[in-house]
Amino acid sequence: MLRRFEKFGAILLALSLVCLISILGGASDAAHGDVDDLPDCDVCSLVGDADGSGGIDIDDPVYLIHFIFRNGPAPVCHEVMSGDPTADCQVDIDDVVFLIYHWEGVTDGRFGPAPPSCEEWLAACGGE
Ligand SMILES: [Ca+2]
Ligand SMILES: [Ca+2]
Repeated sequence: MLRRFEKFGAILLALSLVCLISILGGASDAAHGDVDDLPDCDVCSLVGDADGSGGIDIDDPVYLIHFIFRNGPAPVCHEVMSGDPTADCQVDIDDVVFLIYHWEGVTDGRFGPAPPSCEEWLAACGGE
């Protein structure tokens, strides 16, 4: 029971951080990305792995917050796909929230779905 409250507290803290950064940065509607240069799924296959670590964890939404609101470096493997788990072909705050819920769901299965595969992302964003 305590562990559940700790997880809920972590999510609230992360979302509060996102809101605070949005307010301070004045860029809550920020969206980034150019899908003209589509990724090669043999090289760049993990949608949502913004920091290029090879997996998805809490570092990825934090990386995206820096990218979106603080002009931090772009998602590592592909600027849009690697930071666009919502598959709407742009990187914005919705992707941060998606990754937080997904990451939390990995540990207890209660929250959001997994990001799409590279092939699914390409189908949604103009690839073949
Ligand atoms: Ca990662
Ligand atoms: Ca998105």
